[in-house]
Amino acid sequence: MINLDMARIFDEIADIFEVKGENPFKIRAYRRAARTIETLTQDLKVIAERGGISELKKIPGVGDAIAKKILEIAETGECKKHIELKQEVPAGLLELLAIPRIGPKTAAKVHDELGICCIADLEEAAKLHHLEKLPGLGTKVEENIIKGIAQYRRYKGRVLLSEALPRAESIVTELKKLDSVSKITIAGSLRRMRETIGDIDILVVSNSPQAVMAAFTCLDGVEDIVAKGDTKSAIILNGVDVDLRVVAETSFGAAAHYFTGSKHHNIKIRELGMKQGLKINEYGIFRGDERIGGEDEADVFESVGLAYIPPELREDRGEIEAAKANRIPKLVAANDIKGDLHVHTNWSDGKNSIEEMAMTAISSGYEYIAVADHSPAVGIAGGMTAEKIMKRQEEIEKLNTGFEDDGIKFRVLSASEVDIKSDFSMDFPDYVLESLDVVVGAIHTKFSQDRETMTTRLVTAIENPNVDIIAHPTGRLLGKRDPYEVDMAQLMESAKATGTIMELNSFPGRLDLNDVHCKMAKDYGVLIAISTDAHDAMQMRDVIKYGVATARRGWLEPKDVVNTRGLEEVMKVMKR
Ligand code: DGT
Ligand code: CA
Ligand code: CA
Repeated sequence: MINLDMARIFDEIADIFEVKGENPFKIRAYRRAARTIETLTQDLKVIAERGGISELKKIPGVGDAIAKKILEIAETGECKKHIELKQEVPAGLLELLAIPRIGPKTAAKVHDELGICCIADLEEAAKLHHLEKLPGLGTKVEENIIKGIAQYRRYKGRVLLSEALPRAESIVTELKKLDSVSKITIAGSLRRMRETIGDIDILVVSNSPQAVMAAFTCLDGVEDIVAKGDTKSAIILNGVDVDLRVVAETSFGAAAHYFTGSKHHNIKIRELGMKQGLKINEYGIFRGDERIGGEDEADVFESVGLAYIPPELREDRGEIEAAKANRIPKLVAANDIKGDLHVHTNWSDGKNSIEEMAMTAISSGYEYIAVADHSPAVGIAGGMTAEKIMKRQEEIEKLNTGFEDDGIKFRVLSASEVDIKSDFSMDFPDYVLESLDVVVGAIHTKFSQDRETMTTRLVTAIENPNVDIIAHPTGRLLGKRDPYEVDMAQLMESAKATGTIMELNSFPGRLDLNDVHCKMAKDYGVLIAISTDAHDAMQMRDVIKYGVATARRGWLEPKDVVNTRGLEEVMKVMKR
């Protein structure tokens, strides 16, 4: 039982309460606990065993009732209340709630009236137009349900950051062309750079809202107009939901803050305001009826005596306390990055030659790249043999000599992404590992080993005096493969003890380590390498921003990230 499983149980309890129309405060308490638990870096089971109820209640959002349930789950592996509740509603009914635009009321209605209790039934009923006849539903709702089901199937309701960001940027570019648009910003989870995005939120200031809404709903790629009004419209653009709001100039900062969220961050800020007799909402900052600010976002933080908080930190994970103490970290930025310690070339499964990768890196202002072609075990990825590494070495040396002769401050580092095998051994003998500048260890097989075995497997690699970096340490593929089970605290402890670096893989479908684990690494004093794992030069150039964004969400500063250092400093932290 890991934290994530506990969070799922509490989410499900909240779902069932929603379908049953229970007290909203109760529902919110379970949701809040689930959100807290899933981002907690300590193991709940350990906290429960060590400190019992009183220790659990120190976790924000965990009250008496939830603490008792956590203890029960830690001890027995299940929660009686959860099991009882599950028997009260058909399992498929809960599944319906995952569909965009289906709320608990609609779910309960289609179930009670038509006996629908799974997505397939719902789809069939919608296609046979049985839903439009239900009181309060109608044709439009029925159409939306059909589209919602399609979207759910395609995207499970969320899209990757890398899909949402370019779409949002191009919408912003288009709307900026309108004379009437004087201000525009991306808001929501996208501005916070979450790894997946539910919907894109955009805010504009305009003296002609109708013109903005007309342009917005006619954008290329609009599949559906969900709502169209003067202050708010919503569309589906190439399968992604987009909300657009027009706000008054005087409210722009307050609205930007409110709609950037996160919700939990907002709630805390609003509470701080209330303590000082202020009302803070999306329209502005008010003392009584008097508006005292709201045109700039900075007004919101100033009004409650806080330092400015960058959007990536607004998750109620301690940023408000840090801002109060004036200890907001100076977050790492894209232009701090001086090199890439994990790229592939055509010596294994990459598309470009070493030289091509190097030239692109140089044009990005980098001082080094580590070409980390695969070891033999990863056969499908064209793994190298020891012999091939020697040949590659010749090419690397020739290139490096060339750079030196031309006075270019750049070096290609000889590296390999070496498989950490299921028997805990590395996929190259020591003498090969010793010959490399950088060794990146990674797991590619047998993801299903149990937690203890997986932890030992990784710790063995971390403790290997030839392994410098652990690549994509949890192995997850967003929306496709869950992270393997591993004791992250133990990994961090041994990484700290051995000076091993943890990778933040910038690939948008990986982002591994995630934001929470990056913060954990920082707290342990473990260095992070923001690497791209690029298989061609364009990727190397384009995906680093997603890694940097995740690092910022993980509170990382340049000093926490090894590849913000120049070549010499980097080589000092490699083990040999
Ligand atoms: P998403 O779209 O699921 O990836 O996540 P967000 O954070 O973009 O959420 P969204 O689109 O539902 O709402 C945008 C922002 O609006 C959200 O981050 C905070 C704010 N907001 C929405 N609903 C509430 C609310 O009930 N209370 C407060 N305080 N803020 C809210
Ligand atoms: Ca959103
Ligand atoms: Ca939204």
